[in-house]
Amino acid sequence: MELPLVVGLREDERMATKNEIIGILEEIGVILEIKGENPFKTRAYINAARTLEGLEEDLQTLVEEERLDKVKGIGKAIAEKISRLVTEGELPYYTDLKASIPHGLLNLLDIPGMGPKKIKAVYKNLNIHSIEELKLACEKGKLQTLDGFGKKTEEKILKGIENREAYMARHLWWDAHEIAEPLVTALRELPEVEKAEIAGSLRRKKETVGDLDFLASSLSPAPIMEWFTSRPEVQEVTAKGETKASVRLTGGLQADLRVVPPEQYAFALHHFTGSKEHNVALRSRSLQRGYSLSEWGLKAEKTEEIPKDILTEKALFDFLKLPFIPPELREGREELERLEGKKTPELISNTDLKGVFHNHTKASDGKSSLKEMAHAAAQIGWEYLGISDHSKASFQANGLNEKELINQIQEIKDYNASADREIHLFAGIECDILSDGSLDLSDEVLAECDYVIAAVHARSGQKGPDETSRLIAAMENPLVTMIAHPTGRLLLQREPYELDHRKIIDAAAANGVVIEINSHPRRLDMDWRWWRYAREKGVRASINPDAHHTDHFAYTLAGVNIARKGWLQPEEVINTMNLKAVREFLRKRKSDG
Ligand code: DGT
Ligand code: CA
Ligand code: CA
Repeated sequence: MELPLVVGLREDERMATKNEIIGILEEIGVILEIKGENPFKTRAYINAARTLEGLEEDLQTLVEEERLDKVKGIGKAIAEKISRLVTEGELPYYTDLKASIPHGLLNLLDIPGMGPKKIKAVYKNLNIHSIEELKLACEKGKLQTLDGFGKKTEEKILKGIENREAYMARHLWWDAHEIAEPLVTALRELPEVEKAEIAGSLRRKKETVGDLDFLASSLSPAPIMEWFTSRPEVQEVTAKGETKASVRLTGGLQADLRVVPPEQYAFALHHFTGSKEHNVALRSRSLQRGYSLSEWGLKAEKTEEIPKDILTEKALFDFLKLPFIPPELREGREELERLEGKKTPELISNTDLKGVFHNHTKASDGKSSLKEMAHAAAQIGWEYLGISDHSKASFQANGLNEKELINQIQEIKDYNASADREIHLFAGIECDILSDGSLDLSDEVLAECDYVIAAVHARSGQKGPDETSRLIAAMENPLVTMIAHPTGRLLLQREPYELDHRKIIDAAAANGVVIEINSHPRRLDMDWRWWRYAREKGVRASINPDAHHTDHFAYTLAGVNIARKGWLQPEEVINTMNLKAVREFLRKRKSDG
């Protein structure tokens, strides 16, 4: 399924309008249900929304030609409302309806387990209008007294509220990066600034960040503080001192800036890059050597001597007899011990990639055609591109059946043989793993592909085998090249499936299956914390953008960040291989099983 686009990537404008209308119809349905209206009326709006989602014809055209009420699933009254939204962009019926229920009530829909019926029940019986009130009621055990709510439901709702609070406090790395990058660039251009850097979790490339930490070196901080606190994107200045300021930016992200004199810069940069756990470890190493380390500098415990000439982080690590430790590895997971006496590891970088495997086209739920994808990938300089549309079980994503896949494979062969070919295309499929662990398409058809990505898209439910067994069953099929986004998590949105990562990694090692690093900024799955074990077992990664549009190839950057956090080196990532080597790799996997 395609995920909502992240900040900065444009959707087609008319699509957005249609999506907005779908959202409004759904909302009307929900409000009517909360108000206890006739269920048929409620259903009609929900059905109309579903119909619009699956509409093949252009909505604008249907409205202009007054044919909307002829579409099955859309009645006359609703067709009129949709037309009004298309032509005028507003609908008084909807505005009035929305005003007829307490503001904030619809926010309750964001809590897992809270549908229209339950919202109606808490509103009518407990007069609950907001998430805050709902939380309080759960804590006091009031919900379990209502009909249709048990103790379990109450616990689940409370957990959902707590998760949401935690989610809102953090931001995707990608979104934060897009905001921070232009700010640090502008900061560096100020005449008073000698050096400037983004520190904190953003520099460590954590999958989510709490706030932004900027650091600058300068001898005249005042104009820098002034500049920072008066940016147009600053909503509120929460603190402003001579060398420190904190602001809240549009979108809710907080940002701190510190300005330090040049001789402190390396220490401050290291300190504010963190992590806290890494800092604690480095400080203790420093103490063992007789020096106390802080954000201000190094000082000899006994002699009060201050070591000179530490102007870079590298010099600081040198002084402590360590190789330079890249920020991505500074997570307090024994990086000092692991790098003692060694060189800085050569972590993978985005320019090492020679192609990517997990990509969709218009044949399933992608927004770009096969040729557009091929052209964009060639422009990046890649040598190959794998096409892997969804399989038929993902009907909501318009997945391919056997025949459609065979046709696409032929289309790819024709492309590769054609004179205007710009890149080598590999024919693949993102094949659903069904609830019993079997694959959605027959082995006979899968064998026609150059590679197969096996993916879980729906939980197995109570009856089937657990998620771990399903994935392992799929990996035991010799036609499976790699597994996609193993936990199905959506950062800050949906918790991961409960997986036994160790078993999954062991099975990948035993079967020679590659594990994807899904680079969609909301997935970043498999998680970087598991790559240490996977590397020990010799499991290789494929960094895949999960692109549904040519713009999404850019996501590989986020995937590379995660690979770096997992200590991965280029040779451990299959898509750093050149065309010849990777073709051989895929062929061998297919024939050896
Ligand atoms: P975040 O913002 O929650 O995503 O994570 P960070 O790591 O950016 O944390 P933040 O913004 O609170 O602080 C930035 C860095 O400053 C942090 O990574 C390490 C350093 N730091 C902050 N507070 C402490 C502390 O109490 N002890 C030590 N050793 N370092 C700290
Ligand atoms: Ca931070
Ligand atoms: Ca901070």
